[in-house]
Amino acid sequence: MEQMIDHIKSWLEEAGEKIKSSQQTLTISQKSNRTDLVTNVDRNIQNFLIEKIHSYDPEAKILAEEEGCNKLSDLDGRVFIIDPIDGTLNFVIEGENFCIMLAVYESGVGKLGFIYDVMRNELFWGGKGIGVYKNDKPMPRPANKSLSEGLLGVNSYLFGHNKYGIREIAESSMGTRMYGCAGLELAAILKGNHIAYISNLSPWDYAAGNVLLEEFGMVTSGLFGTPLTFDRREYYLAGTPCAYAEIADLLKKEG
Ligand code: 2AM
Ligand code: CA
Ligand code: CA
Ligand code: CA
Repeated sequence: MEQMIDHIKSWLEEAGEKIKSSQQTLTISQKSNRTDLVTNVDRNIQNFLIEKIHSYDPEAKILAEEEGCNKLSDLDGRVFIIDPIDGTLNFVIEGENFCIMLAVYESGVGKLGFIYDVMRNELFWGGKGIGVYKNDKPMPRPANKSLSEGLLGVNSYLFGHNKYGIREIAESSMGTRMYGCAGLELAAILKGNHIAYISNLSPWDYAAGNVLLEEFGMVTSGLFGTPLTFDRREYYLAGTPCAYAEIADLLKKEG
């Protein structure tokens, strides 16, 4: 395991360098709509990581956001799950507040997770039974704060359309935050900065964060307590045990 962790860290470092040196030469295209973007850098980083994984473990399966690898029939065996750039819109417009995410699952069980905030040089990583780290330092387990004691991360569409009564839930918190980057929202829970995150996510958006959150005793699931499927985009809830239970109670079923 230790050897694999070292390999993954070196791939991520190299990928981060590639991103930093390619921000001047972006080719941007639309996917499903004008705010759903992909760039040449997303594709290049995905291809770079896939090549590294294949030469390290030719047997491993790969699930990754951009074209070519975004479907798997099952999670049997070792599966690497990649989001080459999480927060592409932030990457294009802000040049920051994005991350690279990579997770390792063994037959559906999350083993390792990596969330790399490239521009801040912060790598959140760890895994089942090994703890959670920010760069070289072990992170303390976040306190089990309630909804009224902390900040709530939300997806802007869900909040804007008041889906599932999310605005009333937000009003019970200390305040609402929308980072536009699922990885950094989940890292905010790991740091104890946010108490929960409500969103609509694909497997590569939550795979890495989930491993780290679970290691810290945080709770994650589909919006109404269903297990995450890892095979489609779905509503998502993660939080401290206390905030998770309160939010689950307050969510309105009818959307
Ligand atoms: P992405 O940048 O990798 O696509 C904010 O929109 C967050 O939701 C980002 O982490 C974004 O990841 C994710 N997201 C997932 N599916 C999305 C979609 N269809 N359109 C926009 N954002 C999406
Ligand atoms: Ca995307
Ligand atoms: Ca993403
Ligand atoms: Ca992405």
